[in-house]
Amino acid sequence: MERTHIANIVHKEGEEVELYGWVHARRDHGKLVFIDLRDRSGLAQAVFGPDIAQAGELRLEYVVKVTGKVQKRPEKLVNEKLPTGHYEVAATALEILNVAEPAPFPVDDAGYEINEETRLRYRYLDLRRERLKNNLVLRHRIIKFIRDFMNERGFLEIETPNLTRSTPEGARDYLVPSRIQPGDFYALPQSPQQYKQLLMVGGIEKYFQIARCFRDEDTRGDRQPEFTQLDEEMSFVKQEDVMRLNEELLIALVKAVAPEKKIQEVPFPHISYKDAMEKYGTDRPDVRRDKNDPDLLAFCWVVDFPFFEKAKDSPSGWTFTHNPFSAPKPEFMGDLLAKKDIPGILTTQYDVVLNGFEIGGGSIRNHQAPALEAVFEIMGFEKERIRTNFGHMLEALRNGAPPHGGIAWGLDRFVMLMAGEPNIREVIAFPKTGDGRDPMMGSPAAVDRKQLDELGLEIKRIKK
Ligand code: AMO
Repeated sequence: MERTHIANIVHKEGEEVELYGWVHARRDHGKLVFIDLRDRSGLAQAVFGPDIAQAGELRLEYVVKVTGKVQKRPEKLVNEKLPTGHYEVAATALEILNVAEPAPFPVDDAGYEINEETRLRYRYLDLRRERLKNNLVLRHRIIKFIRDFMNERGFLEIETPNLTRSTPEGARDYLVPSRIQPGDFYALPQSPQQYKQLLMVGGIEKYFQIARCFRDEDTRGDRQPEFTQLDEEMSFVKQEDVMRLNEELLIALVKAVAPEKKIQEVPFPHISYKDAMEKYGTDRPDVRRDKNDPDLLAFCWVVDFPFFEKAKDSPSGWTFTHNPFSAPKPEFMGDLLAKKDIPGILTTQYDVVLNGFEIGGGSIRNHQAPALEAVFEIMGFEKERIRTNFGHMLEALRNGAPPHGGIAWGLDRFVMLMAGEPNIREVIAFPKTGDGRDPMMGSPAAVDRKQLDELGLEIKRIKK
């Protein structure tokens, strides 16, 4: 006999079925034992008579195979709350496939009250709760929709390396020591920024990736040390083209995966950085007209950011606000090249904000080397530093780089908002704690002396 998924018993009245799953709930009435059996598709009641003595051994979260006949429940015993609640399975055989220790916490509720350290320590149990399963299903559907949409628009999904060289995105890098080049380090990418631009120089024209990014910064509700971007880059486009494409994707996506949600305003309003700061005091304004409505999505674009801001640790006192590779708005290109009126230069940066969360950002890039050089010069970088850190980018730009631009979404943040969750940890299968640990794997962890020797590394104990 073939396995039947639990949700499908509603189509199998009177038939013999074989179900596999976990004991979700158990009611022992002496002669009769009832269980709620759970698999990924849902829950159903199974009834064991006295002929199946082993049913008495069942405990919560045991893994079982139940064979039996699907029958209608008596009218009085119908459970309207369950999609399978009009039916039950009268068991003819039971096989215990595995036992389970008493669980450290219940998995039949939403689980918000449970200590998060404990939830993450037993994440494989935590994932059994319906809420988390639904979040992973939603995340899957969002990514699937994005892939289909991008494919239809002619984008290629291309993987870029995770062992790379430091990219200046404003955060600290995670470093990976090289064994073969002792003393040298790879950096994990803060984003695929440089590679995606190099793909444009490579003639790819339309690229996207569901990309893992790594940033060694303090974790918050909407920040993880590793997180996922929908990363995009395209050639021969203007700011409006990138914005239009992403707006179309967001609108289609919401309609497909969360039709109950209402988008407040289409086309998305554009707000200048200056207006956002003056009116809302933030560059990621929550423009919802009714903040009590959980199904209201208020998107907006924030544009016209200053290119540079003051920074103490920069040699010239200036640093970029978003991305050193961005182009200024066309009317400020002269100022950039002449390195004059620096605070007045506006960038092509566009951020997309949803209900007060920055869910994405991008820009048109400098595709000509002198403009990128000017950015680094304004930041006070010496010629030599520019050459060692960015020589490859400047060289690529000198080799027929097309005009190009792109954007990246914080995919975890978007899924969080679609799922109505309070933080991104709820939509990531295996997130890290606030202080960057994985209590289940016990990472980060010490390594063997031998491993350190091979890498030529010595640990200087740092007092915590
Ligand atoms: P940016 O640094 O703005 O741009 O990142 C893009 C989006 O990624 C999300 N994000 C994060 N999400 C979770 N945890 C984090 N630590 C985290 N950091 C950022 C945000 C943000 O809007 N290369 C450029 C994009 C480009 O210009 O094309 C970049 O990475 O939602």
